[in-house]
Amino acid sequence: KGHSSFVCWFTGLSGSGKSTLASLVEYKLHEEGVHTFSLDGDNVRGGLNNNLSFSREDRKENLRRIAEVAKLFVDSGEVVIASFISPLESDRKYVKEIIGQEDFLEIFVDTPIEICEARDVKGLYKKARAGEIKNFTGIDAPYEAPVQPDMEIRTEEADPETAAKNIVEFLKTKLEN
Ligand code: GGZ
Repeated sequence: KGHSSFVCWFTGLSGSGKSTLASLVEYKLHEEGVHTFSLDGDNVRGGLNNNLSFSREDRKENLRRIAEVAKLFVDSGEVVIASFISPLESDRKYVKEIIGQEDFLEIFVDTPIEICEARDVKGLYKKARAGEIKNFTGIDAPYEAPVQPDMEIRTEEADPETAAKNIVEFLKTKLEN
């Protein structure tokens, strides 16, 4: 197997724009004739991982199972797009080991917490500040920014369309190898 299949892993805070970018990237890859499979909280935490909380241990187990599923899809030849907060460097390292570093591309969706909180699309930051949600990433649970991501998207500086275009250009260099 060359690099015709791999995992494109988005990490970033809740509300950072991971899902928006993932959708745009997926759409653009489809236009290029590249088949993809997407994993995110909506299709994983509601089913396979519906017994897991947001404790440190459960997040690790969440990410471990996701990595194993992603690996299965990579083995079947898919480009996998995964969007999870994945807040800890150690857990992302573990994910990378499971998937295999050759097949793992980490994209840091770098949006400052102030902006995520100001947007608060789902009202979760407000609830976290009020103590209604515990262990909320960025409020009372840590987010460790990746030290050496394969790509970093500063969402304040680039509009989603441009950012997605840059990501796809980058992914295509991996597809061609
Ligand atoms: C963080 C939480 C929490 C807590 C519920 N902390 O913006 P969203 O709503 O749609 O995305 C967030 C999602 C994060 O799930 P992940 O599986 O990506 O997290 S991790 O990688 O850390 O396992 C948010 C919602 O779940 N959510 N409670 N306490 N986000």
